[in-house]
Amino acid sequence: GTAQIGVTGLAVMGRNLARNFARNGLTVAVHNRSRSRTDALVEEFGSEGTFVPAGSAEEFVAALERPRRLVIMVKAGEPTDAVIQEFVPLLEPGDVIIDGGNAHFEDTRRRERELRERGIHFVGAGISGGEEGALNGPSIMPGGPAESYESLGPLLERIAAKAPDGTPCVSHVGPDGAGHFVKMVHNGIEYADMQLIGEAYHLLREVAGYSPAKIAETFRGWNDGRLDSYLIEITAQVLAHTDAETGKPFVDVVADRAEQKGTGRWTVQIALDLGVPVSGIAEAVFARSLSGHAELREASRSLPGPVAEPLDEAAAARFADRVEQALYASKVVSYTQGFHQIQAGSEAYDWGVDPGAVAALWRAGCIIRAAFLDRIRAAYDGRPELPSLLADKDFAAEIGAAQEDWREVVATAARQGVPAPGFAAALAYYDALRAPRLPATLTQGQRDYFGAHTYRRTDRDGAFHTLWGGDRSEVTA
Ligand code: NBP
Repeated sequence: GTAQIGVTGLAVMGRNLARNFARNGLTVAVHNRSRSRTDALVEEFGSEGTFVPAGSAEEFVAALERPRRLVIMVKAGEPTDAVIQEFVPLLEPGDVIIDGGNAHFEDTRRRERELRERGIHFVGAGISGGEEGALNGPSIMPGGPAESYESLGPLLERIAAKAPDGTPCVSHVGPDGAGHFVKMVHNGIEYADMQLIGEAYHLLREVAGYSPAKIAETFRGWNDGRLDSYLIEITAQVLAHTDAETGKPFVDVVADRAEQKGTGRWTVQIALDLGVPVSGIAEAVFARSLSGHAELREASRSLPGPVAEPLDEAAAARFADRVEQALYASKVVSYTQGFHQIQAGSEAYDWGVDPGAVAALWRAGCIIRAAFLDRIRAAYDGRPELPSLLADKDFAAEIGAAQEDWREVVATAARQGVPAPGFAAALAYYDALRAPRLPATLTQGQRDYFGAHTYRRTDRDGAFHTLWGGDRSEVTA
């Protein structure tokens, strides 16, 4: 075969990824379960580069140069296993299968283990950036055996997004499921970012009394500062958009029920298993599900709330500035939590993930791309053992400067009855980490009382139990 890479699964993501490879000068074998997608790709975009269309799995494999590198871009879950089963008998030791779908990292671990026994390199690669990214440059998070990256890396570097400094947004994340794990946390952080932006919008609307157009302008202003990011940029565009049919702001005609495909939920489920507090991501997932409970919301509409206190123009502008501070501080917290999860996953599965390198991967191509990620990278580059992003002195100083406004925004939201679970959870996390003493002391007392679960003391080593039902003397457990 002559094709340097193959793509099987030519729905929107696979088709665009194949075109991206071809546009970058690679010969690309293309295949899809139903032949029509393969033909349509070659017919519509054949002139963009060199495609080798294959009608069967055998033809596809035969079209690839050795060691074969084939990208699977089909629906995650069973379809991915079905495609692997179909191809494995046709492959040889040393060949590389890349799964670019949104696989659960535990599935990736299993597939990697099974294929390793046959000498086939299985690379679970998180790919972010949606269809536009797939075509023009995604952020790519490949896991799998480090050895596979030697032949694969140079090809991926050609099609990956380029960070502002020109570096391709792809690097080997770690063994087996590391790439899909990091992609999962990326999506969780994306949920949190979107929720925080939504809360900022809601507060500007309800408390400052701003119109969607005015909020769009406010976001455009923020996008010139430290919040500079893809999500803030598109938020301004969505808010500025007018519905053609009614002439109303677009956001006023869209049903307020947020949907989700599940990667945010996965992030939270795995965080619970790892014991990592990702409250910002959890609140974002819960906020989406709450929005979808139409009956519950309908039944609660007449619950009492505070009387709105409208702000005058100057006070509204001051409040908007405060919201920017609250949004930034909460964003720092949600990245702190997300990176904590990456570090915890890396330790639990022995992946050796470099958090600074992950931040670098997200600088371009993906949904959470932002100027801010360069700062995170710098924080970890200076101190790879940094226990938490909040321990970085620059971030700590910025939050210190933001905290008064942040608290004021959370207090105002509570007073005015506007839900801001993301801002509030982020602030609670920050204050809990700062606290010299936490009420966990009381929790331990309660646990010891009802379940003899024992406790530790501040002044001596060992586990202790108080005889709560007896004379309340203390015994060593
Ligand atoms: P879909 O997730 O809609 O999957 C459609 C593709 O899967 C078609 O090529 C279809 O073949 C193939 N397929 C199915 Br379904 N079952 C199959 C089976 N049993 N055997 C062989 N092929 C099968 O495509 P997509 O939206 O392009 O997404 C592809 C992957 O990328 C997914 O894992 C998705 O989660 C991920 N994704 C990522 C992003 C992102 O931003 N990173 C965005 C969107 C999707 P057919 O044509 O014969 O039906």
